[in-house]
Formats: sequence, structure tokens, C-alpha cells
Amino acid sequence: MALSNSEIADIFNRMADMLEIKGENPFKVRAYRNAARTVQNLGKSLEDLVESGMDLTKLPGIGADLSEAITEILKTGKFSKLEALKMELPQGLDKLLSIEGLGPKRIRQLYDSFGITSLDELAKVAQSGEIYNLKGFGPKLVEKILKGVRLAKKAGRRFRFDIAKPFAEELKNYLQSFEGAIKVEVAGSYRRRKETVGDLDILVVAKNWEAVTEWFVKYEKVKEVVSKGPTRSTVILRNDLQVDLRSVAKESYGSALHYFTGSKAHNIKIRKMAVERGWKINEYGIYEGKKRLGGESEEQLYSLMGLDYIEPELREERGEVEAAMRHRLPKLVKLKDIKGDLHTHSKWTDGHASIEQMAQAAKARGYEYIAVTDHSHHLTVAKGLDEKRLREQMELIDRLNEELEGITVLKGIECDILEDGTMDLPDSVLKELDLVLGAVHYKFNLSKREQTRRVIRAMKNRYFKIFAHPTGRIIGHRKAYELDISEIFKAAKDEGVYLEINAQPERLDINDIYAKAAKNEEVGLCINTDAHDTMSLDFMQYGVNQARRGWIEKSDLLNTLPLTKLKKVLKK
Ligand code: DGT
Ligand code: CA
Ligand code: CA
Repeated sequence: MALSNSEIADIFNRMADMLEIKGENPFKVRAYRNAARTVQNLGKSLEDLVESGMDLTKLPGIGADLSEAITEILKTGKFSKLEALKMELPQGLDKLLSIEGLGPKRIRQLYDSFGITSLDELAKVAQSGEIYNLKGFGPKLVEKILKGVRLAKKAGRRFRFDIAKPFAEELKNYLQSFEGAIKVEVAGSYRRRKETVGDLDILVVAKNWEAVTEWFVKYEKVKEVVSKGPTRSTVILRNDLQVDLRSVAKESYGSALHYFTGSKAHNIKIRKMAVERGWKINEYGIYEGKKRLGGESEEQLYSLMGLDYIEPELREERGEVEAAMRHRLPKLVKLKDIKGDLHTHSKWTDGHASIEQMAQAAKARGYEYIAVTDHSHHLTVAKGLDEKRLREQMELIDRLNEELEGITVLKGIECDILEDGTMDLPDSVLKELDLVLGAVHYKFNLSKREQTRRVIRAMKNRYFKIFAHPTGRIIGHRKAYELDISEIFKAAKDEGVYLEINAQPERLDINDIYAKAAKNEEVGLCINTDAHDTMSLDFMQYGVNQARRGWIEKSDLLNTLPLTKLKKVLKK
């Protein structure tokens, strides 16, 4: 029943939320949050550490109680204290936590005054206006809450890619470990690397269909078996993720993989093309009348259709079939093309690692450079840097670069774009940095015209180089602010500003569609992790996924340049 580190971290975070809703001691709350972070960023599985007999209290933020808690969770899959707390508090309160603008304290207020425990009850009180009787609930907050309820209801049924990933990979390994399994692949939106997946679609080729089905439903993380048949079974995992398993014959593997990878629109397009030739394509193979033409592999399928091989990330019926016909498909960027990370944070503001630790972690990932881009002082919640502290940091980085080998730290800032479009720090200091990122962190609610004008004014600052997380959306949580994106593209091109593909799995901002559009408008892009700790540098993979979905090639990106070339570009 062993849980992964992120599942354990989840349990601790939920515990902290519930304690906060209950109004418990803030120190206790913080202890759980710190423990969650330690667990999340461990880099080694807790299960292995416990098995090897390690004393967990040696880990930062883990005392005797938490060490015991971890042992209990690993053994039973549950945390009795959280279970007890859940019994004590009304059900459903924790769901409200996903609403932007609602923290534990406000949820407590809503519960005390109206007994609200669900999204529907919350929407009702907000719509009736009763909610305004509560202290601190003004029209802006209420509007935000209502928007949040709509988003939460929609998002509740989909899983973020990074959350589905450990489940998908572990289940794939588990199926591969089955004796008679010949091939196993996770298809569907997961294989297309969409930012969220509705469910997992797994294909297997096995010697014995019945035995592999039995093996599948016996998987330890299965909560419920919805259906079980000879070629198709469906289960629900304990995190409520649905998995469809399909057994296919070896000779149909390619057609089945193509069919179940989708997207549906891409499939329909390909099938129509086949029909025009008098052929038929389905999940079993490609046929001309009764005659079988193929179906063993996807490569063969595309080649029979006279198409270049189309990578799964492109299969969204956005012109990929036409491009494949004309041998015009992009050569998609790969993780190993990335030479460095240009948006990261350190302990100087709201990060959790020192600059040196971040640099070493970047080096360990094979990078040539990393830019430290802490927040500017307007962002007080993140202890943003004023000019004086920024200059201190710059000096430290200069000294660090003399000592470090094999990695260069670039001096940067994630500078707030103020409401009027000016930058939060004066040009006199911006000009001494290697790299200036601009970002919107407040006043999300300006009109489209005002917001666009604000950002473009900032872009015209001669030191502004990268527009960070350009649309501000948080998947399933916060919508993008209003922005005239084509105006932004135009300005970015004119001013030589690069748009970021922020690789945080809940941001992925700009998204695939905008990335493709930006490329068409000849706007430069870069993929950054916005890491606040060393482990998060690995988010790069999610950014690369999104870029690939946006048809992005190595040459479209700033941070695929080697250091010497990058420096020249940054000096311009
Ligand atoms: P999801 O799960 O909502 O994130 O998206 P998908 O793309 O994984 O969709 P899903 O799980 O409903 O089905 C998996 C694949 O099966 C889908 O990408 C294409 C194929 N498929 C499903 N239904 C149809 C259909 O009615 N026609 C065709 N041509 N393909 C279908
Ligand atoms: Ca699916
Ligand atoms: Ca499915």
C-alpha cells in the first residue's frame, strides 16, 4: 500500500488546510506545510528510505511525530489524525479550498455564518447577495468566488498532467511486469501530453487477454472495478482517476494505438482521407475491401497514407495532416535541447534554496546557465528585492561565478509591471542585470484595453527581455486576465521581447495554441520553470511538452542557445 512522496505531501497539505479551517495553532499548521515541502522535494522515495532504516527525524522539518506519521501512512495508506479531523469537520469543506480567493479562514467564516459545505451552497449564498453580510466580502471577491465555482466544477472532472503522470507511469510499469505482456502504452490525451487528462487509456498486447485483465484489476491502487471484459476493462484509481484498458492483437497494435491516441478530430480526418482512396481505417487495421493493408505500427499507417510520421503532441487537427503531406512538419524541440533555465527563485525572496544550490542543481541537469530572477519589492508577500538588496545579490553572484565551474549564474529579476505599465525598479539598476523578466502580479481585473496597454508600455522599457507567464492563468483555478494577445505578439516582435512558456504544471503559460500563434508571428519564446526549489527545475519537461504541442522547434527558443550566443542576444 506504499504511497508516493507527492501523495504523502498531499496528505500533509490537506492536514494543514483542515487545521487552519478549524482555527488551530498556526505553528502546527506551518509544521505540516514544511513537512509537505520536505517530502515533495526529497528526490528519493520515502518508502525506500524507511525500508533502508533511515531515521526520518534527520530530514528538515520532520520531528518524531511527523516521522511516526510517515511510517503510519506508508504502512496503512492513511493518516489517522487527518481521518479523525475529517470526521470532526463537515464533509466537503476541503473542496472549497480550490476556489481562488477562499482560504481556510474565509471558508471557516462561510461555514459559521451560513453552514456552507459545498460549491452549490456557496454559489447560492453568493448569488443571493447574502454573502455581503460577511466582513471582508465585497463585490470583487464575490465575483471571483463565483468564477472560481464555475471553474472548479468544470476542472473537477479532469486531472492535471503532472498529477496523472506518476499514476500512469507506475501502472504502465506494473502492466509491463506481467509475464505475458508484450506491449504496453498509455495512449489518449496523456500520450498527446495535454495539460489535463480526462482519463487514462492504456493499450496492451498480451499472450493471454484474460490473465492480463485479472492482473490489471488487481493493481494495488485500484479503488473500484467499473467493468471487466475480455478486451476492455475500466477501473477507478484511489485518486478518482479513471483508467480504460484495452487488449489488442499484435497485428492491430499500430491501428489501435493510433485510434486510442486520438485526438478524435485527428482520427476523423485520417479516416476520411482513407475513405477518399476507397480504403477503410479502424482500430483493427487498414483495409482495401477485404484485403488487409496493414496495422502493425503507426509508422506504417502514416506511410501507407502518404504522410510523414506525426508526433502525438501534434495530433489535434490543427494543420498537422496537411503539413505531413507536404513534408512540412516541425522538428519538435526536445528536453535535451534546453541549455539553461531563465526564470528561477532563491531564498532571497520566496524560494527555498540558496543561489549556489540552485546553480549546482542546474549543473546536475546538464545546463550551461541558470538565471536567478527573484521578485522585485512591489511583491511584498514574497519579500521582493529593493534596489539595495538586489545590488547585494548581484555582488554575491559575481563572486559565486568566480568559484563555480561548469555553470554560469546570470543576474536577473522578475520585475513587477506596475499598474501604469512602468517597471517596479529603476532603469539604473535594471541595466546592470543580465536579464530582466517582467510580470503581472496584481490588478488582474483591468479591462482588455488597459491591461494590454499596461503590458506594452512595460515591454517598451529597453531592458525588458522576457514576459513571464504572460496570461496569468492557473489551470482549474484562475482564468487568464484580459489581454489582446495579437497586440502583445506584435509588440513583443517589435521590441525584441521573448514570451515565456512557464513550465509550472499548473501554469503552462503561454499555452500550446498561443505558442503556435506566436511562432507564426515570428515572436521569440523561451521555456522556464519558475522554480522555487531545486527539484522544481525538473518542471522543464512539462514546458517542453506544451511547446511541442505548440509546434515549437529548437530554433524558436532563446534558452536553447549556448551561453556565448545567449549573452550576445541579451546584450542587444
Ligand atoms: P480525455 O480523456 O478527455 O483527456 O481525452 P482523450 O483524447 O484521451 O479521449 P478519450 O479518453 O475519450 O478517448 C481516447 C481516444 O479514443 C481519443 O483520443 C480518440 C479515440 N476515440 C474516442 N471516441 C472516439 C470516437 O467516437 N471516434 C473516434 N474516431 N475516435 C474516438
Ligand atoms: Ca483519455
Ligand atoms: Ca477513455
